[in-house]
Amino acid sequence: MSSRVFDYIAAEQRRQQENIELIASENFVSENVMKAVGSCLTNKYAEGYPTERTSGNRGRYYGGCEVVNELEEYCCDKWREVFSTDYHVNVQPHSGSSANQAAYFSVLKPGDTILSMDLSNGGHLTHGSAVNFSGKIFNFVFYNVTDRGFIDYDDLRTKAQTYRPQLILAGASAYSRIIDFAAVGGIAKSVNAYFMVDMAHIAGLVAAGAHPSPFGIADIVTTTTHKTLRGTRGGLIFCRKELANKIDAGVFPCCQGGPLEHIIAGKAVTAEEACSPEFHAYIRQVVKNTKAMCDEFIRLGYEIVTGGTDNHLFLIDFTRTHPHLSGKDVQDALDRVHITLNKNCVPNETRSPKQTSGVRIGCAAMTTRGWKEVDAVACAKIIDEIIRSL
Ligand code: DSN
Repeated sequence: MSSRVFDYIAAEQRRQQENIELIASENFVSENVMKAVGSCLTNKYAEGYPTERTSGNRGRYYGGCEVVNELEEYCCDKWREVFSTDYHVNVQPHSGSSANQAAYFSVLKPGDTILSMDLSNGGHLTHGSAVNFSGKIFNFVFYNVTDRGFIDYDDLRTKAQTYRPQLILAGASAYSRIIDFAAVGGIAKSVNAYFMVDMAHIAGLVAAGAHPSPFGIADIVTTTTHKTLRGTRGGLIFCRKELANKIDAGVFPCCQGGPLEHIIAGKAVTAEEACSPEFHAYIRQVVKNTKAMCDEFIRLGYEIVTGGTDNHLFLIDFTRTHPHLSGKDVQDALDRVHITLNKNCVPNETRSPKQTSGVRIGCAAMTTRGWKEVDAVACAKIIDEIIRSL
């Protein structure tokens, strides 16, 4: 049967094949992930949890769940293997946003205080933005970054002591440096706050040992599965075993209804792939490519937030070097030559989030396509040429 939708899919496939993809949160999944998420599991309702779970929230509200029960248990086991952890894991969150929402509701009440990193300094929408559910329901206070864009751990400690938050959140969507989970965890402990890590961007690096792990330090760890983990679009929540019942109830029935079992199948395939030596080698190449590209921009005279990168992304700040250019100007000019990235706020941003003074660049997707350092450097030179023509 024909459908207009397949024309759109073919057009998007062409766009993805013909563009250089530098959006730091995107990647290209395997055929097996595609097969799993396009499978008959999409037909199944399965509100609840497999009966064998360690948590108290047992049982499904529908019959016919014997296969999806096994699948979901298998998915949980594989994710524990990916991160070498014995934490409880909930694989049902539909997205990173849903995972964060459920995590907050599991251990907090509306109005409770959360200390996090502001969106404009590299945090995420769900880390307390006023236009997001998080900022509307909870009382967020924010720690600063230094003038060079590094997390200001002294400010974090001072704010923790001043505001006595119920939860401290570490994690970011536009931060290019190692996050010191041990330091933040220590501060959280000193003020008796829950410590939550949203590792969505760096989860692939954590899995491959290219970034320190939050497991064993954080009480709750959330992530998406589609960024550096290179899997299906979706979310996960890990937690210390004693929080398992709260977290499971926070996902279902508090924030979600039926889980997406086809997506859980895709997450299980993603986890199988993330355990492999090939994936670990891939992540090592992502980090090398990103550093090579970032170094080339520095050589060409660009200003990079924090002066470099330790992970899969970096931010170019045009404020001083190209004051006439906004991030949007650069994003639009690169779109015209099939290079895709996103405009991004920079620390102490003076423009609106729709314009911004910077762009964010990530190498996870192009490394999947086979990029080595030489390709990343060549691309930086092309982007520089285009920027110089504006
Ligand atoms: N909006 C995503 C990003 O691009 O970082 C995170 O959810």
